[in-house]
Amino acid sequence: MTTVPITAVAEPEVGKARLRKEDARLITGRTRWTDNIVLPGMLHLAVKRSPMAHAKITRIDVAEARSMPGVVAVYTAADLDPEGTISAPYAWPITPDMKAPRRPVLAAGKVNFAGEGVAVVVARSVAEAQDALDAIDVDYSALPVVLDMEAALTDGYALVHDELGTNRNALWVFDSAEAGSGGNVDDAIRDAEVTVTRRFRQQRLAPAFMEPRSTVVDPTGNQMTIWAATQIPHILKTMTALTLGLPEHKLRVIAPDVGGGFGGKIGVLPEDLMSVLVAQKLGRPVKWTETRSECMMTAHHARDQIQDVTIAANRDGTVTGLKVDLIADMGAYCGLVGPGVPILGAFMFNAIYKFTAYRFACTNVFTNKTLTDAYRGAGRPEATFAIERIMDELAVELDMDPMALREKNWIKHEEFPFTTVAGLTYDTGNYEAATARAKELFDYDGLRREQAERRASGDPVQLGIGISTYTEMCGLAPSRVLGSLSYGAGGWEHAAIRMLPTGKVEVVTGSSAHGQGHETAWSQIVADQLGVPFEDVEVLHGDTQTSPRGLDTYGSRSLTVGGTAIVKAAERVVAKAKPIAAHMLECAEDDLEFTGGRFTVRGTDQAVGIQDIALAVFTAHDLPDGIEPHLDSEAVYDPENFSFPHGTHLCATEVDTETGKVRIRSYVCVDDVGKAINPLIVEGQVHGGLVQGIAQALYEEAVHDESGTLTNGTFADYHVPTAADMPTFTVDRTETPSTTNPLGAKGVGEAGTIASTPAVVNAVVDALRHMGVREVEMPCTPMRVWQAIHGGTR
Ligand code: MCN
Repeated sequence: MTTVPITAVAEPEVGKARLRKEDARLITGRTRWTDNIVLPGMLHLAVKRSPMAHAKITRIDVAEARSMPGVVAVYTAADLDPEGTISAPYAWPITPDMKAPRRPVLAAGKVNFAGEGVAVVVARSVAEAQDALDAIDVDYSALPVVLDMEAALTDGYALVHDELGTNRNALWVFDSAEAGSGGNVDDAIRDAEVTVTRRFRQQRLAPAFMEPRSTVVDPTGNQMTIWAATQIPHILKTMTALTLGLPEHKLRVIAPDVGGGFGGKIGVLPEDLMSVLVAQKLGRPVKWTETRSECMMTAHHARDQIQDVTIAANRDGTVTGLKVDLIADMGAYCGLVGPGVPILGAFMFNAIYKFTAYRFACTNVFTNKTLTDAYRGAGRPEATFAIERIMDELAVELDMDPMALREKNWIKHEEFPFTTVAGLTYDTGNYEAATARAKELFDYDGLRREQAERRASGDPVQLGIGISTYTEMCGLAPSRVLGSLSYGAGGWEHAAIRMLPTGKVEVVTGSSAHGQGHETAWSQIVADQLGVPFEDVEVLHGDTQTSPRGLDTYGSRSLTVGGTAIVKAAERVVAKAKPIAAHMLECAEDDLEFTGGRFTVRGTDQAVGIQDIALAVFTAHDLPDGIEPHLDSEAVYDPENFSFPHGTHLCATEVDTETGKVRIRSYVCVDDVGKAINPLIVEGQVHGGLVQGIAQALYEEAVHDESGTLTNGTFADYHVPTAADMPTFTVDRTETPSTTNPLGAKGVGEAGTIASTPAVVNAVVDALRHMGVREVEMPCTPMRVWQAIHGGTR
């Protein structure tokens, strides 16, 4: 065997701000989205949807639709699910007695929200399928519409699901006294020198991803193939098999490039199941792609909580306890993780603070609205908002600077690891460093002086300063913890590395990127681990045939869990190559060291590159016994703990007190995501996250009218901000490595969204506080701001 040294990779790839390798195909249209897929003989589906939020279906007449041009079939629930037993799955029961209704593929006998499907047209073209929808005649008999979360919980109120006997989905409680992680909150409130109580509303949001949902099913051939615009191809495959009783080895799910999800594409949709059933019935490929209006009305919404919060403190500013009573609107059904979303927040209300008494109680309630589920941050933005808003209000009550109040109560960097009152152990953090850097970039003291001057001069445009010092738990995993919170959820991730004979590397990951840039970051990790050029690595994902195991992408988990699985698999590749290197170099394994992609005999210039070993094992006929002729390896990683990114966000708003218009003058954020694998991707994730968080603060709300109809289901009415609405962000980082994974990394995918909403609303309220304003409900539209100034507290 020859021993040809290869050129060592000089600079580490991890930490390089590389442009994303996937972007060229994404932004030049050289890729395939689900809706681009065209198969021979493919038929198109269109769904007839209910205009009523709560009604009995007294008659459906599909005869005329069946005779329309191009129509192949029209099905109702009776055709697709004659037994009436199929239910779109929900995976996360949060209590053993959680109430969950069946979520049918198509409504049978009764509709529970406006937009629910009642029939499906199958036609030769999309246009013919859409045209035939109008020919379906449905009679409804209206039922009382349940919209108000609090009213829905009162005795004798109309029920969304009669069979459940209640509108309450579940009650979930965490009490630090009972958990042994702290004291009794009622005692803390009774003994407090100061208490502040506030009610905050988390308005309902629509995830508004760019690519609408789409599903293609091909039942021909040996396996049934499902292409879906989904975040969860692996979960979708297993859930579809379980729900429809299909043999899983006969199913293949492919998530091609997916145009954003933000949590909105976690779900096994009735439309997914419907597409499978129709394809099976007709034995032909089918495609369902929703319109933007369908997407706004029926893709799950998010947030929609009422938060009653009381904070207790001593006069010197020491916070002693926090009590949270929450009501969360589930909408008409349970989403895949919907009931668990508020629970993720339960562990984050204490945020970066050290107080020692905490009680959280959450009541999930059904209403006749679109169901709610995860949306960027899922539970953690809501919790962060409440604690960061009430810290500001407490500062006012104590006449303290809000930053000084935070500094007094936060966990000091030398106190890590720190077990919080909610029972989590934060591994590392340095709130002092991130805050100091943010203050420096923001000119905190200078802006406070300008604020005082504007107030004194009665300037119609007032300046407000908003602070958000946040942390969050992400990297979902660990299975042990998730399993204790729910019944059935796991959190590991899988990776495989295949070193091809020519030394090129295929990385197979169970994560399923839909905009996060995994192909680039994973290549950087593998390039360093194996010492091969970045360009020699190809990342394969989103296809259950090439990547048979995985738990997909959400909860800012992919790097810390999936990325670590890759590190582990790479270590095994190197371990596998080592005895071969020793054989080739005719030395003992212990004499070898591996750096820069080469095994070198210590103290000599004898070396062999790992890429050469890959070719050598492929062609060799003299391998020692027990050596396999390849370097492939795989690994599964399930961490011991979450990761806890943190940071300080500072926002300055100018609020026109005459018109109510809010302008963000400057926005500074200093985030700590531990080791940044690719600082450019991190910055991009922060930017996107900030825009979504600011949008909740200022622009977005999904509004149902008194009949339960969504009133703003188009982008003309639902204000997704554009670049023109946004300020230039000043983004910086501190780097406190995590000790929960070998990369030292913490997740970043949701951080910007979690942190930014309270920073902005705190700034809006801060601008107007001297005018008597105590609260401005989100979104802080000009009308709401104007009303807060001129017409009371809202
Ligand atoms: N990263 C890094 N260094 C770190 C942390 C992360 O370089 N210390 C990189 C990772 O390599 C990865 C990206 O940042 O390329 C995000 O990593 P991570 O925080 O692990 O989050 P996930 O990849 O698991 O993505 C999920 C997260 C979530 S929960 C939502 S919601 C969200 C988000 O990502 N939805 C997105 N970002 C999105 N970005 C786009 N474009 N589209 C979405 O739908």
